[in-house]
Amino acid sequence: MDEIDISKAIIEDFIKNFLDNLTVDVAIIGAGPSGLMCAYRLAQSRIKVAVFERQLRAGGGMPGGGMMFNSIAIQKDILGLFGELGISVRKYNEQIYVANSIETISALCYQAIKNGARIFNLMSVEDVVIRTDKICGIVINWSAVNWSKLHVDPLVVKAKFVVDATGHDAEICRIFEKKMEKKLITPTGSVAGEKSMWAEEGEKQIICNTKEVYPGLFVCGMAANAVFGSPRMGAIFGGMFLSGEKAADIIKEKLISLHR
Ligand code: 48F
Repeated sequence: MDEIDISKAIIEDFIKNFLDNLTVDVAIIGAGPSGLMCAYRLAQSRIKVAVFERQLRAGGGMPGGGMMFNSIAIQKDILGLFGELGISVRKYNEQIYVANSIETISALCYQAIKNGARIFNLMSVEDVVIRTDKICGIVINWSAVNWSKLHVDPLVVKAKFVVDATGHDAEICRIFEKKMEKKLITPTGSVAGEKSMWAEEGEKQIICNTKEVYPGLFVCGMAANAVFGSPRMGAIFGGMFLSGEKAADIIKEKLISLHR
């Protein structure tokens, strides 16, 4: 076995996939539970979707569970989805069920990839691509470049739709707002910032906050609550899954109307 063949196999396989994903239907920023759920549902509908994740591992805030107790709480109404993903759940009381956070994120990752989504880890999204009235892609670089503050110019991925699933910081919406001085489709026209913890309210509002906030740019997961100024909710995760699913549903509709 030649070491050069091992190296070439890795490089060629990666480059092929990377080139193939320079143009996608949907680019999702952030491989947390909401971004992965969105990717899974889109991929199930044969939509070309790629997820870009800054960290070494996918999962966002999920592997850490609540304060590093690696269990998560979920609500009864997403038991069907957990069944579909093959994740074991245990009943805690009438309202709350629990699952292992590692099992949950592993299942979601696996299903997203098996259905055709591509996940690029260790890549940071540092900007969006803009045309007169629409966002139409993302600007990417190796996370290591950003972390080491090297001056290296980025590359671009074109997408019909971009999803900000970056969690509490709503990083992409903030970058866009700051750089372009454009108004987002929110009550204030800007990113309101997340509010203090109120689990029930946060879980309710996240669904309605999941929407297009600028032509071509969607928010889901904690980024949606951050953009619209809704509360955080801690280690209960039902809303993250439902928000990712809703973002996928809206984008599917948009793609259908584009092709009409
Ligand atoms: O934070 P994260 O898990 O977001 P989420 O899907 O889920 C929130 C929950 O984990 C939890 C919660 C539950 O009630 O409140 O916090 O909304 O995942 C966001 C991912 O985005 C990545 C980040 O590393 C994380 O894995 N990310 C953030 N900014 C960028 C990014 C960026 N600019 N480029 C690439 N990835």
